[in-house]
Amino acid sequence: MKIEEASVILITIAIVAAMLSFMLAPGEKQMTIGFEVVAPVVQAVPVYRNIAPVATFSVLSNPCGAPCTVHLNASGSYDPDGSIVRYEWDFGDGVRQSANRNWINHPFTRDRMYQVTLIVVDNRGATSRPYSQRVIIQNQRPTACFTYNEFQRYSDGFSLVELDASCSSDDVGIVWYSWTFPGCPPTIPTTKSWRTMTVQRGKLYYVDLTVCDNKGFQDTTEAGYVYVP
Ligand SMILES: [Ca+2]
Ligand SMILES: [Ca+2]
Repeated sequence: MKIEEASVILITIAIVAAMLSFMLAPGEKQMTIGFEVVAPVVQAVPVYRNIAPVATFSVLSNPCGAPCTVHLNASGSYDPDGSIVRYEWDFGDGVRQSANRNWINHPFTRDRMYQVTLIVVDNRGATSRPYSQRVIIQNQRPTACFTYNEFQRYSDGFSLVELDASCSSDDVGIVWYSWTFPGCPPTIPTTKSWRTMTVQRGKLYYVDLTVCDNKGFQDTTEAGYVYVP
């Protein structure tokens, strides 16, 4: 029975008792009916409402082609009234992983678009809404680049020059390098990123470099040259 209902019953009984007492004739045996209505004590009990956490993440080291390990940073996730204790990842490639740190690295093995989803769990067990983002794994074209420096100076006006292609880049890796010198067909592709050439000092040589990545994508420098004064 609720406190309000009990109070109403007690008050009703008190009123009926008062009426009975009033109706008794003088001289008759006095009947005393006493009631003590005690006000119910209502104690305030604080009720805590846990606010759900919010999930978010950013994608670093992307775009890249497979095989590619992507760094996912969830440090922007938060819990307004507590803390995040768990990060539940779904990488969209059939792999799910639970972590207690706010970042993760995941290797993707095929070129395609993946829908990556994160749910975070707070210190009182509440879960966030899922947060999703696309991760596109796609081969990136390599970039051909080279530098040169005079390696040895001869007395007959010629110099030995070292060509260095280590400034070339690719998302996965360059598998061969090929050089084109004036009046010559491209050199046989090699895995070496450097080679030498002999030049006459004061003469301009147009030299280009072609690089190729693991997917067969190529890039060639434009208007490359070597000049030793
Ligand atoms: Ca919370
Ligand atoms: Ca590539």
